[in-house]
Amino acid sequence: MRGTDSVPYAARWHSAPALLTEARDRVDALLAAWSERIRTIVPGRTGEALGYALGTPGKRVRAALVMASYRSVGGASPAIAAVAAAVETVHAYSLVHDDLPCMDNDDLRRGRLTTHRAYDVPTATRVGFLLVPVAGLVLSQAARDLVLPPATLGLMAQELFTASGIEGMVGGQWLDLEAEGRALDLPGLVAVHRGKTGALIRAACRLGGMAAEADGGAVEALGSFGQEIGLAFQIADDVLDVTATSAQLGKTAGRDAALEKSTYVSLLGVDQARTEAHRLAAAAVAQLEEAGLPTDALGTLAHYIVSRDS
Ligand code: GRG
Repeated sequence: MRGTDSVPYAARWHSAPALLTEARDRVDALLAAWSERIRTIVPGRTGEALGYALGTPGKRVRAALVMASYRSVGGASPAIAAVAAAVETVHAYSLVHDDLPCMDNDDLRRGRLTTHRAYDVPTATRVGFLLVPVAGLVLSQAARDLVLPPATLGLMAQELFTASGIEGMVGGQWLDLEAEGRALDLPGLVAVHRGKTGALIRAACRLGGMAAEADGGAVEALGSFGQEIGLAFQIADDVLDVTATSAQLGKTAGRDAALEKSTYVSLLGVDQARTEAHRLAAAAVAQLEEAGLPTDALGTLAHYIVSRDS
């Protein structure tokens, strides 16, 4: 175990809002500092738009998962927030590109205009691409702050960018775009959801374990937890798309139906989709129990993920 905090984190945070608020405060501060630094290099409107994209107020669920996973295996350094910031940087890029006219073509994100609507499409496209290497820089600074060996940083970079790439987020999004306007069966939909949303969430959990230099079994268990909860997250998102308002979501509600996307709701209906999300959350927590890992904070987040209203 590495770390400098004298009070164990696990004893301090018990509720989802507390876990999310702590993650948000720490990650937002780090991303604001990175944003300032990058804006001295990236001139004008693109630099400004990058600050806009990185500064939008997300729920920081992935960040909270990194931090809770890290603590669940004994990690105790506050510097873990920098690993969480790296994951949130990848997530921020994916949202900017997801909203572009060539993808989901949306106007609203996190309660504000999407980056291409606040600026323009070429600027938002550049911002998304610029954020990918920034995520690598944030991660490598995190490894230095955590005093991790270079080999661990190498494995963590592999984890983050494999999950972000063709075997994960990009691959899932690609399948998702190709499937617009035609009906997927359940296995097809699971592949989309596990890729576009689940892969980064699974990586967030594994990265927390890797940053604490946990043994392979614990990292695997965190990955299994992340895999189940990652799918559950997207099912909850499918449900919210039909049950919540745009004001609640901070993004346009009803977008899946407008784009004729297959979702858990279109395949199973709202009630069965909700039931499946809760089943997966319980299965996720069971993975931790089986491995003898604590379930307090991660269990709290799992419950939040499937019962949230935004
Ligand atoms: C080149 C094909 C290709 C893809 C590029 C754009 C992209 C990669 C992937 C899109 C991935 C994506 C945006 C998936 C949806 C994930 C999701 C449910 C996002 C919403 O997450 P929340 O609710 O958002 O955590 P906040 O705003 O709270 O952070």
